[in-house]
Amino acid sequence: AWTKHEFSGFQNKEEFEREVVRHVETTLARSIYNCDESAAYSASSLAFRDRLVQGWNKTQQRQTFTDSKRIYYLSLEFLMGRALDNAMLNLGAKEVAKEGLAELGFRIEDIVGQEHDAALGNGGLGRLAACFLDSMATLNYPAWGYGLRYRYGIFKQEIIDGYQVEVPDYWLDFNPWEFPRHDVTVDIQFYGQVRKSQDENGKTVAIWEGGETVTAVAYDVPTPGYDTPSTNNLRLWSSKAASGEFDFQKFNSGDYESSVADQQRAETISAVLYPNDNLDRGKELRIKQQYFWVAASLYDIVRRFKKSKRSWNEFPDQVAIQLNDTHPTLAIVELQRILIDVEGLEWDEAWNIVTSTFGYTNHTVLPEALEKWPVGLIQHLLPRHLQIIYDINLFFLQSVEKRFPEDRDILRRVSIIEESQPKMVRMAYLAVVGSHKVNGVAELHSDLIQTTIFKDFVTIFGEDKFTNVTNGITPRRWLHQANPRLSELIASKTGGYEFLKDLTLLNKLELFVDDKTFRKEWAEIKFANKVRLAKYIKSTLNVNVNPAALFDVQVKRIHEYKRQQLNIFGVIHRYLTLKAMSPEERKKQQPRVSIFGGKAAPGYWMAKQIIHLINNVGGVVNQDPDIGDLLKVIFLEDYNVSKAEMIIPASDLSEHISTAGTEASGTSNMKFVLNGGLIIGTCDGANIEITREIGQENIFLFGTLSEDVEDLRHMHTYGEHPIDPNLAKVFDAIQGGMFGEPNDFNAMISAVRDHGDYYLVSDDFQSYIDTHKMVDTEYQNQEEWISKCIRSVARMGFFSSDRCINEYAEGIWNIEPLAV
Ligand code: 26W
Repeated sequence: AWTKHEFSGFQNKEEFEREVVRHVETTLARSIYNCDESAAYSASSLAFRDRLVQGWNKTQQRQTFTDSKRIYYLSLEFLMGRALDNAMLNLGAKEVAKEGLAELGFRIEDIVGQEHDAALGNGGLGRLAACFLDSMATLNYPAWGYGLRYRYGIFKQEIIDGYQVEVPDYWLDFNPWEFPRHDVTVDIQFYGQVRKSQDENGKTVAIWEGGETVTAVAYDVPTPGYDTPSTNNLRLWSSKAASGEFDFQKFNSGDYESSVADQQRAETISAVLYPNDNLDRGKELRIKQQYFWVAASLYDIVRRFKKSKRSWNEFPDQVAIQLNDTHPTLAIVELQRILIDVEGLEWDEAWNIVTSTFGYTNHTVLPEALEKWPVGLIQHLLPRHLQIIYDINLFFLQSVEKRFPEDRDILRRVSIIEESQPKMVRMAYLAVVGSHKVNGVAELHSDLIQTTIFKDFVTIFGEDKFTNVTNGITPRRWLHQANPRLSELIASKTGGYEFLKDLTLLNKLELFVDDKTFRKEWAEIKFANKVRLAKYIKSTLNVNVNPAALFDVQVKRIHEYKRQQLNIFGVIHRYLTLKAMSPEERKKQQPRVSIFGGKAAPGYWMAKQIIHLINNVGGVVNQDPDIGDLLKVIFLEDYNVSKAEMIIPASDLSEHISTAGTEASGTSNMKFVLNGGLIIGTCDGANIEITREIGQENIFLFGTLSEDVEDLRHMHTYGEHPIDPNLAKVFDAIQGGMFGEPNDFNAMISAVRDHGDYYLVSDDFQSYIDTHKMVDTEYQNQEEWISKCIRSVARMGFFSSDRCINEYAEGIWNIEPLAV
C-alpha cells in the first residue's frame, strides 16, 4: 500500500523549503542568497518533480505488473499550459508551497508566473487532449498520451500597429517537466521501394527497403491525477538524424556543412507545430510529422504488448488506441503493415485486430479542414502504405458492392480514394473504415456527421458504430486552479473539495441561491477577478477599464466561422448608437468592456483583417470623450492557456456565436459558465446541451438554427438578400473612414455584401444586437443576474471531462480503472 505522503507533496513547509534550497544549491549550483524568482521557480519545480516521479514510477510499475488493458491517446496537439501550479494542486501541496515560498521571500503567484506555457497545440482540440490526460490520471485509468515534442509551439502573437505579428515560441530553454529517454529510440523509414519476395513457406511477402531513416527519441512527461497517486505518461517524440545517417565520411573529409545539413533536415520533422486550425494545407512536412509520430508510437505500443507473450488476437483486449481527429489515421495502416509484413499474420486476421483496436473522434465538419493527401505524395513517401490503403479500399468497396449491388454511385461516394485530378486519399473515410467506433464531440455535431459527411457509412456499417461523447473540461484546472476563491467558496457550501472529483455535487449550490452572505461573497469574488483583469489591461495596454462595467469576452482562435466579425460589427453598432444619444440618455446606458483575444493562422488573411479592425475600433472608441466608461474595446495580445486562466474567471458575459452547425462543440463555453459567467450564443455545438442543463432562462440564445442554414445560403446565392439595415450603417461608418483606412476592410465587408455571406452575419445581425440589449437590461438587475450565475454553476456537473472520459472508457475503450 502507498502512504499518502509517498505520492503527495510535502508534509510541511519546512520539508518543502529544504528541498527548494537543496535544488538551488546543488542542481542549479547557485547560492540561496542570490536566488531570484526564476531560480525559485526552477527549484520549486524540481522539488515537485521529485514527488511526481515517485507516483509516476509506481503507476508505471503497477501497470506493467498487472498487465491490464491500456488506452493510448494519439494527438498531434497537447495544449498543456503551465505544469507547476497544476502539480501543486493535484498533489494537494499548494498551501505548503505558498507558506514555504513566503518564508523564502516570494509570492507564489510570481513564482508560478515564471513558467513558460507548454503550448503544443492550436486551440480546442489540443486543450481537450490536455483535459483528458488530467481526467484519465484522476480516474486511475492506465493511459498513455503520444504526441510530438515540437521545438516551437504555437507562435507568440504580438500586436504591432494593430496587426498580428508572429514570433517563434522557443520554450525548451529550461523544461524540468520532461525526461529525455535517449535509450528509447525508434528508427523511422521514409521513401524507398517495395519488392515482392517469398518467405520460407513460399508465401509472397512485401519488403519495403531503401529510402532514408530518421530516429525518434522519446521524451516523457509525467501527468499527475488529482488526489491520487496515479501519474500517467505523456510520451513526446523528437526527431534526430539516425546514427548511420550522419555522414562521418563527409564530416572527416571536411564537408562539415553538408553533414550538418543532413542532421538539420532530420530535426526539422519535429521542429514546429503547424499553426493552422481547421484548415488543411497538405504540406509534405506535415504528413512526414504524422507518419514519424504514428510509426514511433505504434512501434512502442507493439513492443510493450509483445513483452507479455500473448497471442495476437488478444491485442484488442490489451490495447485501445484513440485517434484525436484524422491526424493519426496512418496508424491504422501502420498497424496493418506491422501485422502482415513483420508479424506474418493473414490479412483478415490482421484487419480484425486493427479495426477492434482503433476509435476515431471527429472534431470538425468544415470541408476545408478535412484532410486529404495526394496519392502521388503517399506513393513517394510511404510506398508500402499506399499499397495497403489500396487493399483496404478494395476489400471495403467489394463488401459495399455485395451489399448494395443496385447502387452504382455509392462506390464512388465512399471510396477512400477520391477519383479527382490528382487522386486523393480521404483520411476521414480511412479512419471510419479502420475503427470500431466513430464519435462526434457534442450531440448536434454527432448528429450532423451522421447525416452529412458520414451518411453513407452509417448505412453501410449501421448506427451502432457511430456515437456521441460530449466534450468536457477538467474542473481542477478550470475552476480550482483558475479561480481558487470561487473553488473555496463552493467547497464551503458543498462539503469540501469532493466536487472536484464529482462535479455533479455542484448541484448543492442551488440551496444557497438566496443566501445573502453567500451571494455577497460570490459577487465579491467575481469583482476581484475583474479588478485583476482590469489591472492587467492597464499594465499591458494602458487603457483604464472600469471593473464595474459589464465584461463581455470573446477569446478563441480567430476564424470567420466563429464570427468575431459579427461581434466587432455589433460593437460598432453600439458605438454609433451611443454617439447618436444625448448626454442624458447616455447616462442610462449599461457600461461595457468588449474584450477580444485569439490568434489568427499566419496565412489566414481575413482573420488578420478582423484583428486589425478590432484594434482600430479600440483606438477610436477608447479615446472618445463622449463615450468614457460606456464602451471600451480591448484586444488582449497572445491569448494562451495561462491567460485564459486569468480572463475566464473575470467574465460576465462570453460570446460563443459561431454560425449554427459549424462549431463542433466548443469547450470554453463550459469554462466560462463554470466560473460564474453567462453566455450569449447560437444554437450550436455544446451550447445546446449547456442550455438543456442550466435552463434556457440562464442563457442568451439568438440566431439562425442549423437546419435553416443551408436554405439561407441557397437564397444568398440564387435569390435576393438585402443586407440588414443596421449592419449597412456599420459598413457605411467603416467605409467612411471612421476606423482608419477603409480599403483595409473591403474584403470583410464584401464577404457579407457581395460574396454570399456564407457565415450568415447579416441574417443574424438584428437578433444579435437585440439579444445584447436584453443582456444590458438583465445586467442592471444584479440580484437576478447573480441568481442566474449561481444556478448555472450548480447545473454544470455534466461538463466535467471525468464524465466524458468515463463514457469513452465504457462505450469505446472497454477499459477499467486500475485500483490504487
Ligand atoms: C488539418 C488542419 C486541422 C488542424 C486542426 C484541422 C482541424 C483541426 C482541429 C480538429 C480543429 C479543432 O481544434 N477543432 C475543435 O475541437 C474542439 C474539441 O473537440 C471543439 O470543441 C471545437 O468546436 C472544434 O473547433
